[in-house]
Amino acid sequence: MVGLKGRLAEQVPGLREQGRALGKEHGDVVISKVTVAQAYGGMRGVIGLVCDTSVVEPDCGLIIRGRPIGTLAERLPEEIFYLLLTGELPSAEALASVQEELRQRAQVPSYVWDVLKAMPADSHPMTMFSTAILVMERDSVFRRRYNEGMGKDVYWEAALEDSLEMIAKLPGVAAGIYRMHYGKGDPIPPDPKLDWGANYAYMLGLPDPDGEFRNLMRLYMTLHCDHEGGNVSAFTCHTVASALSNPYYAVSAGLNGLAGPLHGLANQECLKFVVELREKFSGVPTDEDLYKFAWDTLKSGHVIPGYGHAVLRVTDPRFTAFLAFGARVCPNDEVFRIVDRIFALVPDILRQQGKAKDPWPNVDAASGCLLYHFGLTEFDYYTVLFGVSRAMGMCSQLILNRALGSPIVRPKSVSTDWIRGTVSKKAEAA
Ligand code: AMX
Repeated sequence: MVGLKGRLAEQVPGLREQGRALGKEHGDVVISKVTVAQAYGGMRGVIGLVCDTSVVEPDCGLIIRGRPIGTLAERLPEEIFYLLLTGELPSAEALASVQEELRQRAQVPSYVWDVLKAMPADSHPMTMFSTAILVMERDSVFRRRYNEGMGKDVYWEAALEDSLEMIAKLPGVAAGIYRMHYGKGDPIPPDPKLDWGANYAYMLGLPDPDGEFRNLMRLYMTLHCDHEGGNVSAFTCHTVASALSNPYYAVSAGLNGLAGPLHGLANQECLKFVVELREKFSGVPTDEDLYKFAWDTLKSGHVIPGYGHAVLRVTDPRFTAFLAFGARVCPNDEVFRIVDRIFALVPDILRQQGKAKDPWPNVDAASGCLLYHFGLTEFDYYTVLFGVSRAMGMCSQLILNRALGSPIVRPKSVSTDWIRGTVSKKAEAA
């Protein structure tokens, strides 16, 4: 079977059997322990989730189904969606089939525009984006079929149906929000001749004489698609969907997490830093000025945005892919040149300072400058772009979890008194 659904239908029985057998034969094997510090510290490092779509390795970065993201930078986002779900890159025929599925479902319902127009003009673009997804929940196949008594073994099929509908429409919804919110005119309908990422660029309506903005959007959508299962948006989506709330509810919830400054908003902070540098030095600063500015930033207790990572200990390969794109397309752009010079100097400075465990750039250090180069200068909007891409990862994880029959998420919480009591009992016993 060539189509995505057909390929998944072939794989699902084996996946289920594998999960069931591991649980049955090795269910008692301890894979993690939890300390008091972790209970108070965001459960950092606690292993308690299974996510097969991707992993993040300290020395290599994002790996999608065994393939380092750097090796996938030339791939279309639709190929990545297929890969996330099935573990395989699609054949030309399978890719055409996914693209056709998305094309047929791309029309945004008119009620979405009615709702967005009725929102206060100063609503944040992420609020508009999440709301648009939530109102489309009225069309959920998962909800309808669940109410009709759908069997557990086909939950994944209904989740796939909703996910395809949603992912197909997200570029149109997101581009319409951009045009509406920043007074750029009416939403532009999709061009059926274009692929998913290129269509997003087209519907934003920014000038693109040589097609490089389309290439950037394809790259952006590919690089931000997934980041294993424990990050705020993925984990939120997983938790909400585990209650059998349908994909619209779950992805909208995940995006509300992505909207936070500690998660998806970091990219706009990075670009702000670079643009401020350009203003202060009326262009590209000399290395000497930049060196001093970076040290002044650190000495005043601030971080260098775009550098450091909770997991990575090398240059983020997604940063490398964006930097290569910029070097090819806009090497003389001032903002890009500043990003390039920061990369040349800041890792050494952070090493000298000796605090950051990872002195290398993360993905956010370079993505904004490229958007800025193409005239997408509205920082508030950047997290929406991130969200369109990340919806592919959230949906893939959700579909696989329904296929595996994952139960409702319900970790145990304890009170501070319980922790106090446990700590003193251990101290007495020692
Ligand atoms: N500049 C200056 N100091 C930094 C730093 C940076 N870029 N990155 C880390 N440090 C400091 C920390 O503030 C911390 O200082 P403290 O001991 O005084 O509190 C110390 O180094 C140790 O931190 P860490 O263990 O290396 O990092 P972390 O896992 O706690 O945090 C991160 C990771 C990304 C939040 C942090 O590196 C940071 O704040 N970077 C700058 C902001 C940024 O780029 N955010 C985007 C992250 C990418 C993403 O997930 N979207």
